[in-house]
Amino acid sequence: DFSWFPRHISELDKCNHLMTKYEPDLDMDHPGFSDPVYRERRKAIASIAFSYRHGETIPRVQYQPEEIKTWSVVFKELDKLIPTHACRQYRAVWEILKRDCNYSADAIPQLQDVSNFMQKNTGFTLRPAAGLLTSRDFLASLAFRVFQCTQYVRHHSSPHHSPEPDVIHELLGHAPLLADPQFAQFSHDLGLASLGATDEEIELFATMYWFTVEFGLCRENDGKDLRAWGAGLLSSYGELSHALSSAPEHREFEPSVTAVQPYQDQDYQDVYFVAESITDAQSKFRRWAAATLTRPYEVRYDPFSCSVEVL
Ligand code: H2B
Ligand code: FE
Repeated sequence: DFSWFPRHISELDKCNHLMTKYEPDLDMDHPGFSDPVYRERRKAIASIAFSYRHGETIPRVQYQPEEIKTWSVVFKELDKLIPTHACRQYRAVWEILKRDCNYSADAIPQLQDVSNFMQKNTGFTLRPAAGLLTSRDFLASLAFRVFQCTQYVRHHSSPHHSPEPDVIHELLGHAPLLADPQFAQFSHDLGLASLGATDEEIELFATMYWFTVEFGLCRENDGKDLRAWGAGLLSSYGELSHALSSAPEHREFEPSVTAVQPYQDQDYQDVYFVAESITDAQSKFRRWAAATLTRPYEVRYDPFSCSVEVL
């Protein structure tokens, strides 16, 4: 039913529906499928998300040595690539996170601390999510400047890749740019556009999200350099190098084309979309959404009451 959508930030408590895809209990290809200890640990951490209510402090997780080791491997590899592969905005926040927010190879940052940091910069906050949410629920939260964030760690047998979002993907891929005002605005616009959208429109927005927020590239230095701004790249050292190499195809970001490009989530992408800049992607998206959306009303976010007004 797409006529219902959350009007107040507290109604995000109802937007926690999981996609039944890539869970270690259900997917035989998941690296944790045959590891009952891992599956128990996943369940324990997911239960935090299921019982979380808006306004509460996000409970801290005492991460285990093996989980910290997995984080550490990814952190060190990415820290080497960021100066040459990440976009300017990411690089700037990365330094601040390391200096002021306990980002290091030695410990997995706690969601509440990262949420506080983001909130100071852009108003975005985190709330714990139990796993991969439906596109509708996930996008709706962005309309309230809330990012639904997983808290468990990927299986230790594959530090370089996770078939589903995990805390490493969220904190290394997404969190830095959510503290950037332009990127935050783009995410907020995507969220607002999704409210009350039809299922077909949600598919377009999910594809848009995939090729921008997850796998987007942009140009820097007067177009001479390609850089990554997508979180799927900035949390995967293997795909980050692949994306900027000459192996895949690089196409200009154009919302009407990007929104219908088929994609798969099992392997590195063969196509990436390149925007002039994050700001350029945001303004192109906004124009396209206004021209494409069929809903007979407009929505506006009121930050004082944390609610969406329907006009
Ligand atoms: N759920 C969670 N927990 N994290 C995500 O990054 C995510 C999601 N991405 N659900 C969504 C789907 C994205 O792939 C689009 C909007 O479908
Ligand atoms: Fe993601």
